[in-house]
Amino acid sequence: MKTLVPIAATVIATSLPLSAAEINAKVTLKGTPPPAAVIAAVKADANCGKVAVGEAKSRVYVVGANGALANTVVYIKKGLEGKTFPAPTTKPEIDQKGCMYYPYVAAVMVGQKFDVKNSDPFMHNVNATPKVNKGFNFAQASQGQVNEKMFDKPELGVRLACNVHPWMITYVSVLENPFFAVTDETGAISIKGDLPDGKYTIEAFHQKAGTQVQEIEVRDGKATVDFTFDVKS
Ligand SMILES: [Cu+2]
Repeated sequence: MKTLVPIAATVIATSLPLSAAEINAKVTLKGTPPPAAVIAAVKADANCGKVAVGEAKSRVYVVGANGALANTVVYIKKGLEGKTFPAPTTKPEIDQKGCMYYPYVAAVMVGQKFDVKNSDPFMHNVNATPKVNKGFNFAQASQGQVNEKMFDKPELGVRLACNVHPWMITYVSVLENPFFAVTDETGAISIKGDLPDGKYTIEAFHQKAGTQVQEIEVRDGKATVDFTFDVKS
């Protein structure tokens, strides 16, 4: 009977779930970015002009209150070596509406499926030009058409663009693990999941401002990190 206790204890120990952790990050842009340029071609285009949503503007820097920087991908870059994670079953959507892509920046995990949709009543084509992944280029001729896509290798900022309307661009980052988020105009993200306490390298990636890394330590399931980018012209 003596051995039963340690065996049972071992079984329990190895089947314990990883700790639920939360990493909070805030991304800020220091300095004043150039004002967003109006994309006059949207209104000028015979098709796009009829369906334009407000005034189309460039989204190189989208900044909220106090320099909060949107469209920044924040993710765990190191500290999870040797671990594998299933791709999330949620399916993000990239929509083409009023001859603009929404969102401007998306993030998916390796192997995670995402939808590309055409909400406009005329043709767009979707030309992905990754450097590591396999590209694709297809036309979406009709309103409501949806094509499911997936990338199978990590890669930041894969460019998807429409060749019919050259201002139409969106960027998809493909991450190795599910611990990532994209900032909105609050500049704040929260990455939640089963992460053991320990040290991690967190990277923030902005298409124009570049990348920054920070070393963090998750303690008692919590860590906080701030990133500040300079305006790059
Ligand atoms: Cu188009």
